[in-house]
Amino acid sequence: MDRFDSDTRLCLIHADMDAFFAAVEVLDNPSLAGQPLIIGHPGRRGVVATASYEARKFGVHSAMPSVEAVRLCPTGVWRAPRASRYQEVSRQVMGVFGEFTPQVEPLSVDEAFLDIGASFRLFGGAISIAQKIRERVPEVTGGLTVSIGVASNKFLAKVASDLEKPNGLTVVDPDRIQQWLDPMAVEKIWGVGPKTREVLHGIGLRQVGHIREAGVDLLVRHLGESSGRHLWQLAHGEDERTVETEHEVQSISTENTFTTDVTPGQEAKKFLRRAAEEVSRSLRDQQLRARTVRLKVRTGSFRTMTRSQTLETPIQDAGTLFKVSIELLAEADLQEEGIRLLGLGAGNLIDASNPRQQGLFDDISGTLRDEKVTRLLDESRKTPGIIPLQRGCLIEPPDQDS
Ligand code: TTP
Ligand code: MG
Repeated sequence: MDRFDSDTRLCLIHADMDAFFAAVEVLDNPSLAGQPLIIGHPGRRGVVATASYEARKFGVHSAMPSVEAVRLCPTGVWRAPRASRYQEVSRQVMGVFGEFTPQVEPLSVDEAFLDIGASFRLFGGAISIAQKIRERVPEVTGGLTVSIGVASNKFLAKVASDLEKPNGLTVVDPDRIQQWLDPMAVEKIWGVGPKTREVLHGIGLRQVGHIREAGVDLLVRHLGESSGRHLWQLAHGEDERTVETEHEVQSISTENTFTTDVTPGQEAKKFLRRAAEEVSRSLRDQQLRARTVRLKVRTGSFRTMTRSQTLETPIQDAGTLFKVSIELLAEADLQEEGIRLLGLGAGNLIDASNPRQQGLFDDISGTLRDEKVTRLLDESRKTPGIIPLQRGCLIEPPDQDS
């Protein structure tokens, strides 16, 4: 490891907490230690948020339907997620990362990229920094562990941090990138989800080395121009993306004072739908994504409150903005008062060209589908001579008597 500490090519760290929600539950309730702990709601419609490593031995994993988790692990101990506690710990952890460089890009609640290129003189090389982070995280949180990947770019660091979990440290030798990547299963590539994996398996590509040897044309034919090229580059260990800290534009918002106070019902929803469209359009126009959705509510008696939610994956689409705003509205303490003003804001903005956490190549999530619709709407807005398309849900029904 020592020779790596003087290698200044190793300037990227990806740090990811181990079994995060489950580990926080164990931290707060040590009697859960060693148990097959599952975080989520065990009901018929529930999904698993995460599981302790003990529960993972039964095959339980994030995003699995709870009924399946119960079947696989009947002895599982279930706990409901406690979002605000995880946010609190997340802030502590991000604070530790910030001790070593201001160049921190949080990717979700429990992981971040760190550009440590300018920190070597202060803290020693990449390995020293990684070791210090592994000491500081348990110190500051009270005992949680983190796994770290150290590499010469984001993609390699992200893949590396996952390899020695939990409490692992993996360094990608910059002189042996190809040898390291080639034998890896294709799904280890950041962004290759089940759908892309099937496509790749379908054309006989099971390992990263196969992708590299397949040639870019085959990939473009099966995955499209941009995903095909991107995947081909990653398979060569190349990734030009830089660590992006929070954008200068702090937030984008819109608000409206109603002529007469409204209830949280139809009228408020109608406004939020339009506001979500407007905010989403500004985000798209400025090529930004938001991690945080904020709702401002003022009641008839001028009580003003704000509610906000920080999302795991940064978003841009109106559908998610609307959905979250409705959830936030339900949380507002209206005390039976009418609503005088509503505002919807998107904060914690990042560059939209940043990679998304999951499904980079897949088009399976509702959000991505919504973004496709949104792009079509945008194109219609910009094409002269055609009437701009509108979402069906925004079209006013004709008056009954007209
Ligand atoms: P991850 O870092 O993906 O998972 P993890 O920290 O639980 O486990 P690992 O040691 O493998 O990193 O996600 C961080 C948290 O985000 C996780 O604890 C729970 C939450 N989460 C969900 O709620 N749903 C999901 O589908 C995923 C992937 C994560
Ligand atoms: Mg994690």
